[in-house]
Formats: sequence, structure tokens, C-alpha cells
Amino acid sequence: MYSKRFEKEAFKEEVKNNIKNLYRKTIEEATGRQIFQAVSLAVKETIIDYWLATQAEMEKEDPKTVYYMSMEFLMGRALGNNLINMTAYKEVKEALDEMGIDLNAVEDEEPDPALGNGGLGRLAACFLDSLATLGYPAYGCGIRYRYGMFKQKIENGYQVEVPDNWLKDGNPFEIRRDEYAKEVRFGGDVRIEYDPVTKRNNFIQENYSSVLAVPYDMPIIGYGNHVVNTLRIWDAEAITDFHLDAFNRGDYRHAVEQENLAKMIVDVLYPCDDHYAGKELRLKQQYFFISASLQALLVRYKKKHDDVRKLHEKVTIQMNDTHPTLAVAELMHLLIDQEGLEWDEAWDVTTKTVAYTNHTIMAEALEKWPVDLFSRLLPRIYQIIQEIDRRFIEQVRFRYPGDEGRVARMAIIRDGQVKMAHLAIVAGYSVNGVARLHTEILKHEELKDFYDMMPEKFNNKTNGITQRRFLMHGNPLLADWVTKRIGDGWITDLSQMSRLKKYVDDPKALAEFREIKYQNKLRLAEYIKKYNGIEVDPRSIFDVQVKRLHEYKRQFLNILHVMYLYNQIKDHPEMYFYPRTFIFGAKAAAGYVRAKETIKLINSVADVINNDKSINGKIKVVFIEDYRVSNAEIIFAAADVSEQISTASKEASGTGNMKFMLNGAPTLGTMDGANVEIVEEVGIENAFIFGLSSDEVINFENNGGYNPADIYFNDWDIKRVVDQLIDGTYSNGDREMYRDLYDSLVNTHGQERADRYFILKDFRSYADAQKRVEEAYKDREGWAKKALMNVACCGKFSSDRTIQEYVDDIWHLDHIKVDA
Ligand code: F58
Repeated sequence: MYSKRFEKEAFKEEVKNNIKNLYRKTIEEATGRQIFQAVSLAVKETIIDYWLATQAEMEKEDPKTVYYMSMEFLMGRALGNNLINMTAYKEVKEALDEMGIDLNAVEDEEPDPALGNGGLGRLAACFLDSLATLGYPAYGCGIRYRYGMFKQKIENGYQVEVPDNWLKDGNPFEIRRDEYAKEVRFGGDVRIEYDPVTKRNNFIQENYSSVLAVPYDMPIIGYGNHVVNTLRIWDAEAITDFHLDAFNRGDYRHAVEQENLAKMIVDVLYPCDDHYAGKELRLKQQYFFISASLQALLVRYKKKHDDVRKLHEKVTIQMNDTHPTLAVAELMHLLIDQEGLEWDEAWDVTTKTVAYTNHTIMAEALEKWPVDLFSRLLPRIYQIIQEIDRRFIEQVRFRYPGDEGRVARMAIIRDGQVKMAHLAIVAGYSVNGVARLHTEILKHEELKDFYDMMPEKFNNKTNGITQRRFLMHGNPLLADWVTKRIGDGWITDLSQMSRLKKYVDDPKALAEFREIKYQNKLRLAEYIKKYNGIEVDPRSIFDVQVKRLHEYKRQFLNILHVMYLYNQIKDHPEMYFYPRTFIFGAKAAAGYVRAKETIKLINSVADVINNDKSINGKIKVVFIEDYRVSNAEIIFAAADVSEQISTASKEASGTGNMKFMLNGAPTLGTMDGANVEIVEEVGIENAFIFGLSSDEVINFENNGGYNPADIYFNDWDIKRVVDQLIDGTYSNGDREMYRDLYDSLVNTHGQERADRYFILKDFRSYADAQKRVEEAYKDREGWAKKALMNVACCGKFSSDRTIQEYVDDIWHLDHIKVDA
């Protein structure tokens, strides 16, 4: 038990009281939402004590702390996870049972805070969980978007985006911290004023607009150790409410502008994960949360220390992709203009404090801001970046005399653009990729010039996931079984899973393990029946691809293969075929036309195949609406096959792949991202690998691509499915509906090569791998062994391991210990 105050009777009393005081109701009268609020507040009571204790410990010990800066934290629901980490889940479940309340139903009342797009945002959430669990002091710093990731509805097969008003009923776990509010300034001009006393130029921003950044803190609970860290997300309010000076001076227009700025700035999470949105508002969001976070960080540091030149001894700042890279220039600004440091001193501190993680090599995702927009919005910050660039270019010229090509490639400001990745690398003391292959590609391809010049900065940190959410909470049956077999050490040390290896030859253990997967498939089948109205056979192979929809992730390859199987079954009804359920879940960026066409295609194929009685249900296709953290947990637990089929070299790491592995689903995938390391851990015989290697892909790309026509005209099965995109088979006779998808495979459009993602090139090898899956699945015990081996070998992929590596190699944090 985490706390004495969590005793059952006291807890029950508290829940009752909360319902009475908040809603003037009895339990019987309260709605589900109200019960959720009341239970959460009762849980929060206990959390607060440990939160205070952790803060007190940090006050006393003054440990080195990491500030994890991220535009996204895809936290998922908090209640269940908090109970798990407080080791109080079972007790609370019992207590609520006695009150006639079902904890699962209460959990389902919680809106799923979706302050992130996909992998990058979820990684940040897993990292916070691991930091607290390992007892490292950490702040997550981000934005409290009023609307998170849109909710996805499927209407007539098309994706429709619906606003996610997640804060509608209030968030019971957060605490507003007015006392830490900060002003953030935009626009205006910079006046330079010579100060004869200090003999320095002062840079004074004038005629700016500003907003008030108000932090909300959310507790991040370590597993079983009483450590509670903080996720601090910033809301924006009009500064006019605060100062009233604009109104007082009668500057009504300016006041209204500031009001609007505040409303807009935290309004919505940009839902693109295909390209950076070169939108002014996005840059405003970035500066907003970075400036507020750094101001707060400095105040906190200065409470205990008077020399900001030593900031890096107590603080490290990790930039989650380039989105927080303004931290480099903002820190310089604060150190120089506010703290009075000289340029060289400020640069020394900054470059010992900030570190950068890269999550992609996709050129269209690299942030580049137009100089005019940037300098207008952030005039002082722009000056500072110009000076960083000027000094950096001097160094490049010194190091590589006469190599102006290199200067042009490496400059931070070039061709009217500010290149954020270059700024992050130049200033960061560490640059890391997120899987071994990805880091190698960064070093030897994308960031080669930088690696040549500063190899010591580059390092790899293969991603990981938290087993607390994705096994303990998401798959309690398997979690309990693992604990029964090997004890509960795996909860905080996933490498202990290797002790399960001894059960791969134990028929009783295998039978139990199989039964658990079956129960989880039943749970998912019920979910699908409830939300999709489709009956699926829990004995069929559950073949699952869930992740953001992107061309490089190749959901298109998957559905083309389903179309190919369907043709085979229709042609040869007598042929042996193991029943399969192909499950998809994916949101597409609202403006990403081809991704949305792919969703429509999947749903159209589902319609045709699911309603074709002649195939006796041998194939079912399901598109799960609104894929998000909460249903992901159910989906991973039930999967037989994990589809990780990106074009090799394109997926930086992937983390879904690890969640499937943890839940006993072998990988069907390319040698891309962390798949490479998964195969290394589990053995190639326990995975299904196909397709071009990353070297082959890169080679084709550097030599003008390949010619898909060679495949299209020579492989008649392939030609047939490709042609079915435009012969009306899946579009009620409409030949135009999927013309663009068809064209993307076989026709070159302007700059864009045909089949840019090597779908036809990899098709045969994918189909062969799928055939191997079917063969392997027929041997039920053999399959269970493979699946169990995946669980047994997943130890490396805990975010606890990843975080320990960040601490050892990059952050060098101190531990904290909180006594009960
Ligand atoms: C993902 N990136 C990578 N970006 O694609 C994935 O391979 C990796 O496992 C994961 O990061 C964690 O390292 C990703 O999710 C985004 O969502 C960005 C949002 C903002 C615009 C650009 C993409």
C-alpha cells in the first residue's frame, strides 16, 4: 500500500464526500463523469502529499534536474496509471466494488488527454514515467492546448475531424499555479542603448505585444517510490487582465490584439505529423512555452544559486526534436539581456545546458522558418541567432578553408530561412538519434557535415516504452501471469522478462499464455462489435497495424496485400486459408490528402470483403475509429501480428513495435528503425522480415529511384490489384475515386517519383512474409513459443533503460529519494 491515507474505508468516505460536496448528490444519483471526478480528487489527495514530499526533498538536496522541453506530451488517461504507479490499483478497485462502482467504467469516463500527435509525444510521456520511477528529478515543459489531437470519426469511409474539447469538465489532476505566471513578448522593435556605467549595449524590445503564460502542473508518479515529478503545461491569458495598462491608456486596439493573441496561442495542437507547419502561430506557440519555461527555470535556479554561469551544474535541457530549439536563443537572451553576462559567458553556459534529440530524417519534417516572419515575430531572438550563425560560419571557414559549399550546407541562416536543426546541433552538447540505424543514417547521410566537424556530440539512444502502462495497465491478465511465473521485479526492471525463456518448452505454461491472448482477443472483438458493428472471429489471426497514417509507414502496402489475398480466395475457393482479421487504426493529418484517401480505401475494401458471403468470413478488415492511447492498450494486448512495414530508412525508431513485442505479438516488418534491434534481441526466427534494406533504399534514392513499371507489367497479380484501384471494384464503379493512389504507384508527377516508397518493389517479399506468418500460425504451439519469446526478449525496450542511458551519457542527474 502506497499510503496509510489510502485505507479502504477512509477512501470510500472521501469519494462519498466529494460527490456530496461537489455535486450535492449521493453516489446513486451521480453520473459517471461525476464519479470519475470524485474518485480522481480522492486519489489526488494522496498524490499531493508525495508531491510535496518530493519538492521538499528537491529543496533540501538541490539535485541536478532535467527539463524535458516538448511541444507534445501524449499522456493518455491519468487515473488508472496513477493508481498503478501508486501500487493502489487493486485496493481501489476493491473499495469501489464495495460501493457498487466499477473502476473500469470510471476510467472510461476520463477524457484521453491527447496533447500529442503520435510517437514523439508518446515517447515524452513514457520518459516522464521512467524518470519518476527511476527517482530522477525532472520537469516536463509543454503547452496546455485547449483542444488536443482531433477526434476521428469515420463517415461513409472518410475521416472527419471533430474538435477534442478535453478540458470541458475540468481536469481533476492539474493544479493552476498563478504565482508562477510569466509574461512572454512578441514583435515590436529592438532599440540599442549604450550604458556608460556598464559600458555595454543594452537591447530593449519596444512596441511589443505580450501574453501572460500561466502554468498548470500535473503530477507524474514514480512506480512504488513516492517520487512525484511535475509536468508543467502553460496556458495563455491576455496580459490586459493583468496590467490593464493598455486599456487605461485608451489603447483599445492593442488590448484587443493581445486578447486575441492569448486566445489563439494555446488553442490547438497542430495535427500534422507529415511535415512541419510553417505557420506563424506554430512559431508563436514554440516561443510562448519556451520563454515561459526558461524564465521559470531561471527563477527557480536563482533561489538557491547566485552565479548563473554555473547553471549547467544543476540544470540540463533536453529539446524533443527541433520544436523547442528557440530555447537556445532565449537562454542566450535571458543570460545576456537580463542577467548581464557577456556573449562568450552566455554561450558557454548555453552550450553546456542544451541537448537535442532528432526524430526524423524526412526532409519535409525539418523545420525551416522564413527569415522575414521570424525576425518580425522575434526580433531580439533573431539578432541572437544571426550572431550565433556568424560565429559558427567563421569556425567552419577556419576548419575547412575554401570549402564554401560546406558553409552553405551547414549555415543556420541561408536562402532566407532559419534552419532549426542546424541551430540545435551547433548549440547542443549532445545530438542523439532514437534507434541505432537512425543514428547511423544521421551520422553518415543527413547530418554528415555536422558529424564530420563535431563527432563527439553524436550518440544513439534507442527509444523505449513504459511497461507500467502498456503491460500492467493494458494487459492485466498477462501482467499477472508473468508475475506468477517470475515475480514482480519486471515492473521496474524489464530485463527480468528473460526469465520467461524457460517456459517456451513448458506445454502448460504455453497453454496458459495462449489462453490469455485469446481472452484479450475476445475483449478486442467486443470492442470492435460495439464500435464498428463488425463481428470478428477471435480464433482468426489478428494482424494489426496501428500508427499515424503516413505514406512511408505503408498502410497502402498492407491493404493492397489484403486485396491480393481476396483475389486469391475468390479465384481458388478450395485453397487452404487460415482466417485473418486485418485491423487498422490511424489518424491522418487533416490536410494530408493521400493519407485520407488511404483511409477511405481501407474502409472501402472492408465494405466489399466483409460483406462478401462467398468467402465465408476468411478475411475481415476493420478500421478502428479514433485510434488513441486508451484503445491502443486494448489493441496491443490482443494482437497476434505486429505490422511494422515502413520503407527501410524512413522510420526513425517506432515505439508501437515495442508495445506489440511486450504483449507477445511477433513483428512482421522491414529492417527499419528499432525493428533491427528487436530482431537482434528476439532472433530472426521469431520475426517475419522482408523487403529492401535501408542501404538499398538509399542507394536507389541517390540514383534516381527505380522503375515500378518493370514490376507492374511483369507481375500479373500485382498489376491486377493496382488496376483494381481504378476499375471500380472498391468504389461502386467510380474509376476516379482512387486514381491518385493509383498514379502514386505508377506515374511520375513533376518532382515526385512514381512509387516513392517502394511499395511495388517490396510487394512480393511482403506477400511471402505473410505466407510465412500463416504457415507459422498453423502450428499453434510453435506460434505460442514465438510469441512468448517476444515477451521474454523485450527487456531492452523499456523506457527505463532508455532513460538510464540518457542519464549516464547526457544528463548526469542526481537521484532523489522520498521516504513514505
Ligand atoms: C516519431 N516522430 C518517429 N513526429 O516517426 C518515430 O519513428 C519515433 O519512434 C518517434 O518519433 C519517437 O522517437 C514523430 O512522432 C511527430 O509527430 C512530429 C510532430 C510535429 C511535426 C513533425 C512530426
